[in-house]
Amino acid sequence: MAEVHISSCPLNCWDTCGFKVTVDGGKVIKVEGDDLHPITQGKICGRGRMLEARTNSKERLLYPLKKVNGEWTRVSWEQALDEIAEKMRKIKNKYGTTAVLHSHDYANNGLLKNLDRRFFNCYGGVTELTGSLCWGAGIEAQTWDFGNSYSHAPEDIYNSKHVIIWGRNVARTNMHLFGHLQSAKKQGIKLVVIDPIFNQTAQMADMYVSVTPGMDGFLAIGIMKELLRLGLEDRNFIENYTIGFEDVQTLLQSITIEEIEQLTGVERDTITSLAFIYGNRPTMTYLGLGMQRYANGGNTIRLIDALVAMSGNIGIRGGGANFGNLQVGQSFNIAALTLPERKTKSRTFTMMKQAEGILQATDPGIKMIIVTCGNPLTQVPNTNVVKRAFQSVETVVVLEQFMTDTAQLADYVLPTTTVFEEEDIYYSSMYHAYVNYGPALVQPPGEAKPDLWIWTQLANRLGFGADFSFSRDEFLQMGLSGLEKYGITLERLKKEKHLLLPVKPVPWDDYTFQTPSGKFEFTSLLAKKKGIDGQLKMMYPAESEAENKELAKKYPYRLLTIHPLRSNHSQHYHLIESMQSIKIEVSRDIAEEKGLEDGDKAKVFNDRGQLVGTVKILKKAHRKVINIDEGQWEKFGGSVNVLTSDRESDNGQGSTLYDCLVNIEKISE
Ligand SMILES: Nc1nc2c(c(=O)[nH]1)N[C@H]1C(S)=C(S)[C@@H](COP(=O)(O)OP(=O)(O)OC[C@H]3O[C@@H](n4cnc5c(=O)[nH]c(N)nc54)[C@H](O)[C@@H]3O)O[C@H]1N2
Ligand SMILES: Nc1nc2c(c(=O)[nH]1)N[C@H]1C(S)=C(S)[C@@H](COP(=O)(O)OP(=O)(O)OC[C@H]3O[C@@H](n4cnc5c(=O)[nH]c(N)nc54)[C@H](O)[C@@H]3O)O[C@H]1N2
Ligand code: SF4
Ligand SMILES: [Mo]
Repeated sequence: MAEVHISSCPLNCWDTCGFKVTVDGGKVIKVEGDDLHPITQGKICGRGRMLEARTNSKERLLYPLKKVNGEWTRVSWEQALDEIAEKMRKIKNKYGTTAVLHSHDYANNGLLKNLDRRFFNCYGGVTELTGSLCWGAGIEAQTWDFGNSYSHAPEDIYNSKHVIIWGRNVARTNMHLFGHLQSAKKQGIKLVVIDPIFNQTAQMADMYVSVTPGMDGFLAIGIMKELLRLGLEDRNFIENYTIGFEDVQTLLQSITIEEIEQLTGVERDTITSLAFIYGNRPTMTYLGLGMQRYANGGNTIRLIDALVAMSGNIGIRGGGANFGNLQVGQSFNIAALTLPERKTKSRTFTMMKQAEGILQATDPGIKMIIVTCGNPLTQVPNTNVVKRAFQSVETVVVLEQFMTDTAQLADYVLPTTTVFEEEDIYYSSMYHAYVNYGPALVQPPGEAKPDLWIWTQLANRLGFGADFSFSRDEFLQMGLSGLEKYGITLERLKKEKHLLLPVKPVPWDDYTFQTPSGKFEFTSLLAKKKGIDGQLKMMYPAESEAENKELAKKYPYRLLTIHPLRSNHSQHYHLIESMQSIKIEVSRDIAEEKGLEDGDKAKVFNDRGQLVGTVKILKKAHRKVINIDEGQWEKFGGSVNVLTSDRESDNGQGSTLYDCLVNIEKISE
């Protein structure tokens, strides 16, 4: 008899959908949207639906594996855990705990996935990664400006007159916002899309603005200049609730609109129209993450924040500079789960420079890497160096569901469960504020075990088993502690399946900001405290004509590496045959310059690496743009990160994944 259960999507995504999962004969047979989920309303994307295929895949890792003389050998859990624990004990005694590196990302939004940090803290503190491949620069930027990164509730969109989608690939990455955009349009709300690629969201916009990649900050400067010229700024907000406006004025005076037209590729009339739109409040801005993956990414987000603030669109219904929504994650008691106070030693590498960190570490060098919820060989920039780094380490342990490129390089691979095989609760600090319950619905295949079971087993062997002698419910309650006063309990969550967290639907509506001055800071005091000049600037991408003429001559095209439609990063490629090759999307202008046609084989290259794939000409895109979707596996052509740089963004230890110059040549067959 088939049964239907309510669950949640665990994937790292804006939407955190509610699921309706059909289980029959101990197997998940179908994943659909939960009609009763306030955000999902019955709709989910293919990535979510395919979690059924991921769970039932014949390629699942079923047993612990150990590499012996270059060959994978099945070993028992006893042996794998004993050997790993023994190595960890020896490393601790001989080199200290920071000789172990914990390499991770956020592939699973489960609250209990934070317990990996509890394990490493109780072990004594390992080398940890700081910063973020994903959104580091923008989060830091908003922290400087507002004191935090908060978004408006999804339904607040209907209070706006105009919605600006600025560098977010909504149709592909944030499907429920896309649904709202469609409805908002029907209600007469005007939609603007600013993006170098004319994507599916752009197709339904009232106004599409193509911008030179990495130059959005200049566009914001142009709009601010026009706002002031037209007298459309919000004087009351500027005078009473901000600091540093005089610095902005000085900045705006130092560049002409003509120069801005040149730099951004956006015409003056368009800039003026955008000024009118921002001045005609409320205007809601959704910022994407692609735009801040540049060396000037933090400054770009700050300039857009400044525009939103100057035009009086902060703290009002239907407004906002919506980037992250950290108030969601901040609702939970993460410290109770991770026990940071148990750490006695610490060392950090940045996410971006983990490979360099591994290769250069001394006192102690890195003796072991443990990877959880991440696939650095595919997802971290400059793959060739990442590979060299991981290969240089004596013992690499990867907790995985599949034999990924990272797992291939490991010495031990430990098979883990999927979302339907373990109980957890799920949330994302990106968009809406619901937390979803996800029960264990089926038995894991083979000997796959939850990450938490693995930490517990290792902790027992390493002498801190007491820190893990709690049930899943107890751990979940720890993470929820503090929320009881809002009526949010595990019991209720189990019963009701999703609950709204106590967050502000219209952040900053009291005009009290979390900055040192309590005001919106055009010039950041927090940055100054960190020894950084907190003023807004004119900054260019690192790999650009302006910053590196020589490089721009050798590699004249801008490579974007956006998120794939049907895969969440690297997680679905192996399950979808039509995705298992490299597609090189090029602008028409590049196709003409290089004599390329649809279906041609071509090579994209720079000093870091090269990638071969099949050309597809983009209908409409900035003339210098090439795109190769991220996440591809080595066996299907390889990760685009062989081309990207491990340079860090201007703040927040963010990535510069889209700040990448390349050239392209046709390959004759
Ligand atoms: N289908 C799918 N959805 C996903 C994911 C996935 O892997 N697949 N991943 C999830 C995760 S972890 C994240 S972080 C989010 C990311 O969500 P998004 O921010 O929407 O995704 P990105 O692919 O980074 O790129 C967004 C857009 O930025 C544009 N862009 C690039 N450079 C610039 C620029 O300089 N200026 C402007 N204005 N635009 C620019 C790109 O053309 C693209 O349209 O998506 C989430 N959702
Ligand atoms: N060139 C380029 N590179 C990028 C990006 C880009 O736009 N362009 N985007 C960046 C962004 S925004 C992000 S967020 C990162 C994402 O980078 P990652 O999080 O590393 O990428 P994923 O492919 O989502 O997942 C990594 C692995 O985690 C495993 N996994 C899933 N659930 C679990 C679990 O419960 N336990 C364990 N142990 N493992 C699990 C999956 O099987 C998968 O192999 O990539 C970044 N890299
Ligand atoms: S990947 Fe995102 S949009 Fe798709 S089902 Fe999961 S949460 Fe929803
Ligand atoms: Mo991300």
